[in-house]
Amino acid sequence: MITIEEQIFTYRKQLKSKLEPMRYEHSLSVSYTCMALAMRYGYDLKRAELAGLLHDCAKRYGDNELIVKCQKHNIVLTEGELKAPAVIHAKYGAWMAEHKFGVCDEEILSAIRCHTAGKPDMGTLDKILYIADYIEPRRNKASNLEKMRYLAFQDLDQTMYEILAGTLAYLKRKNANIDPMTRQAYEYFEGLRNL
Ligand code: DGI
Ligand code: FE
Ligand code: FE
Repeated sequence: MITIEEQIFTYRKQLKSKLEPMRYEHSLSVSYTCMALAMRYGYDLKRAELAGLLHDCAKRYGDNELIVKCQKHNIVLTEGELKAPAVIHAKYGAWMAEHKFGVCDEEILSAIRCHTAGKPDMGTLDKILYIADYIEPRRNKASNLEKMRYLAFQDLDQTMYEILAGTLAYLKRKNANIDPMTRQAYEYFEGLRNL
């Protein structure tokens, strides 16, 4: 049985040879950001690191390729996912993490699976990865990054709400198809604010 550290070093080498250089840098950056959030919220550092490292492992495939691969492996895609294929690399990435890399930690697989659309009632690692993907130090596009980087270390649920609100607004501005899961995730975290 190999240790989680050995897994991390092996996967790093594999990802470096398979991903585009900037995507690999992003993956490392997300893995370190996941660890920083795990320190703050008392989550296992190694599991957080592994989730961050692998989260975009399916990003090297194009939308059509991902759809074909999901069909081949009997991974059911929802109508919403087919209309918003940007989210599919998360579901297929979780499948790859399990079947190609050999990860069997269900919390890690879940975090990878929901890292793009989010979902209602996310667990701690789900939220850590979703937020780390958004705030990692190499990101520079979103206008609210500074605020989210601060808020991420204050309150995970509030940060989820703010990032999802911003993402929905961005997708509407772009006239992009929205996966209903993204909206359900938003409504869930909006509901928590009114408790
Ligand atoms: O893979 P990354 O680029 O690191 O980040 P990600 O997995 O969060 O994917 C980011 C893209 O996914 C971003 O441009 C927003 C988009 N996205 C998230 N939810 C939806 C969505 N795109 C569509 N079309 N519909 C969604 O519901
Ligand atoms: Fe992603
Ligand atoms: Fe990412």
